[in-house]
Amino acid sequence: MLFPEIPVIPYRGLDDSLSFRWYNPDEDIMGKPMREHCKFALAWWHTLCGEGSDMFGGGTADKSFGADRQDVMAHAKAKADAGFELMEKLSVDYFCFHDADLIEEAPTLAESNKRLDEITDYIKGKMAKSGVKCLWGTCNAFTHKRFMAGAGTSPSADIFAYAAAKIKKAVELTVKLGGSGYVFWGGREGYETLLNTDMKFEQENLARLIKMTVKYARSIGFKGDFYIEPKPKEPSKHQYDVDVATTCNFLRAYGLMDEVKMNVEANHATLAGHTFQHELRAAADNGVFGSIDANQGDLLLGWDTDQFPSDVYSATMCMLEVLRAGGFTNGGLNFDAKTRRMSHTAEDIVHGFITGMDTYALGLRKAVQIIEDGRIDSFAGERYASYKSGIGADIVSGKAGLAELEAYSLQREPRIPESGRQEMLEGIVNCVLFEGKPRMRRWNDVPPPVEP
Ligand code: XLS
Ligand code: NI
Ligand code: NI
Repeated sequence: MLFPEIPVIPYRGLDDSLSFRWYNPDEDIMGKPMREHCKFALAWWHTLCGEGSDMFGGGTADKSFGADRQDVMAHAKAKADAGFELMEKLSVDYFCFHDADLIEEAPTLAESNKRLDEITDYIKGKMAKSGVKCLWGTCNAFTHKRFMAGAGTSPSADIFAYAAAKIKKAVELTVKLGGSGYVFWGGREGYETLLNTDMKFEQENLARLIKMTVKYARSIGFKGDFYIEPKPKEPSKHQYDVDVATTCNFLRAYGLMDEVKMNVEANHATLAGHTFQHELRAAADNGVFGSIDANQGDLLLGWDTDQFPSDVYSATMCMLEVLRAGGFTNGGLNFDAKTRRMSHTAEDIVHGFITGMDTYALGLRKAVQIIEDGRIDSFAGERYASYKSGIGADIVSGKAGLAELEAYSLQREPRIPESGRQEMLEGIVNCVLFEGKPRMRRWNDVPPPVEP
């Protein structure tokens, strides 16, 4: 045991101990246990590799987990031991990984692949014992200097080929570990200046690489989902997959819409100038809602801070979108999140997960209450009632064109639209969030009798 001081984390409701306050994995919510609504995942890179270094200083956390770092395999196994111990103690049922997170790259591709075979044998054994599953795998095609100008969008065909070889292996590992998803995050698939960039050709190449991957993965029996994870900037100034809408346009342009869904990350959404909820809605509306990287940014900072989520409002809006989209199928909530540099102990990791999981559990509970309350959904629905009959129905059915609409409008001055009642709706959300159950009366309702 690597963390004897960390107990199995129970659900205890409001309690000061190391426990969940809102996440009760087997509690039934709308006919499904919470763990199936949430499908929480640990991100190998942040939890087991990231040591808190930044541009101005080295790591503050030690992730050697008692192993001798010179012994690459022993260290990789210690990381896996740590990960499985944490997942089991925290009731986290899934993990996500990049090839490079599992074990340090070797000097050659062949040796790296051998190392990956060995460490995934080990991980597979631990999965069988614990019941922990793989949510998705991916390939790190951005850290090494060979990928400085991109992978699929590199101007060098050799680098494209090398990225393809690495992706092939990452897909094989994902299949080997039974992953239900494979993610493309365009690490450096973007550009710094158009003075040296053929944007169209680079995007065509990116599409080529994705098509090759889909074809190969299906040929070796991958049945899960592919996801692109949009992000607007960082590390490239301009990333091609800016946001969900841009990425859908890319997928449509290259005939990939039926093959690839979205992995929406909260922090990437806000970097793109959207709310997290907007990105989730855009994905669902386009039929490509897939999976989620659950974290949060700092709105005062312009980069991907990858914080453990604590914003219940945003998590509630997220879970509302998830419920409306019918819940997760192959996807889940991956904590693409790291503790702050000053939170450098194992206990801090546990607090990060507890707060993150509780935030989403509470968000789920509140989203259900908002749906059951019904006022938000019915208000939004009724707002469009004028399209149900008359001229509105003719617009929707295509019966009315500009000439008919002109004739109609010459007969009558339109009324101004009904109030959007944003402030009232925000008040309803606050009532559900902070009072547990809705207590609002309409302003002109008869007041309740005063209790003696
Ligand atoms: C980085 C991304 C990355 C992906 C996986 O910003 O979020 O962590 O999730 O490559
Ligand atoms: Ni991510
Ligand atoms: Ni990110």
